[in-house]
Amino acid sequence: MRQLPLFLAAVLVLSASAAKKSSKKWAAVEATVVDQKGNPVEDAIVFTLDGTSSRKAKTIVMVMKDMDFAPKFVAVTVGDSVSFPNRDTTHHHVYSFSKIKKFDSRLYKDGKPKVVKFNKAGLVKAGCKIHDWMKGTILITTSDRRVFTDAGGVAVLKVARGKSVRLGIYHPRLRGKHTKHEVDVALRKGKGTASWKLKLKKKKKKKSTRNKVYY
Ligand SMILES: [Cu+2]
Repeated sequence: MRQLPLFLAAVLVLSASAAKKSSKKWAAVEATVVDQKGNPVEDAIVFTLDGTSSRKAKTIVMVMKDMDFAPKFVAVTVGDSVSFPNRDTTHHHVYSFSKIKKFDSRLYKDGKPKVVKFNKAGLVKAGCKIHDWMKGTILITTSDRRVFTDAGGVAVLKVARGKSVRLGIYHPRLRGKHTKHEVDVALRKGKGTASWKLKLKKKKKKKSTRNKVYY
């Protein structure tokens, strides 16, 4: 029993050095996002353009429900797939003409959903050929290093430690190409800051789909 304190001390020293090692590996970038009026922007997604993912690929679900995609926006990593189960009682036909990934499900209702694997980073817009207003967006990034801004328009992103890091940003209501907003952020002593002023479209009021006939 006398040896226990010594053992504990050894564990503490080991865990402290492990923490030191991991802080040497990572840097934190504080990102601040405002709109054209200077108001904080919530739910902007900030991501690193450097690095790759070594984790197992996942399948993320974007359902088609109540005549729309839910959620309307998902962020995935290169190698991941998105599944589009149809939870409506009508047929849907999910497709995309995006350069990053073109796909076409043909009409389906029940049974096996369309599953699309994404092998390139970028932005993919999906739609339904029957119901024009159905619009889903998939952002594919090279690694899992991405984070959403909070209500104050702030996000802290953990990135690989180095002299600088290249970051991208996206928001579902962003005007123009999101790739125009890529920036190189200098890192010093494991820290960096980035700020964006984005032009956003106005929030849309949700269209009622009740009392309509679909085919
Ligand atoms: Cu549809």
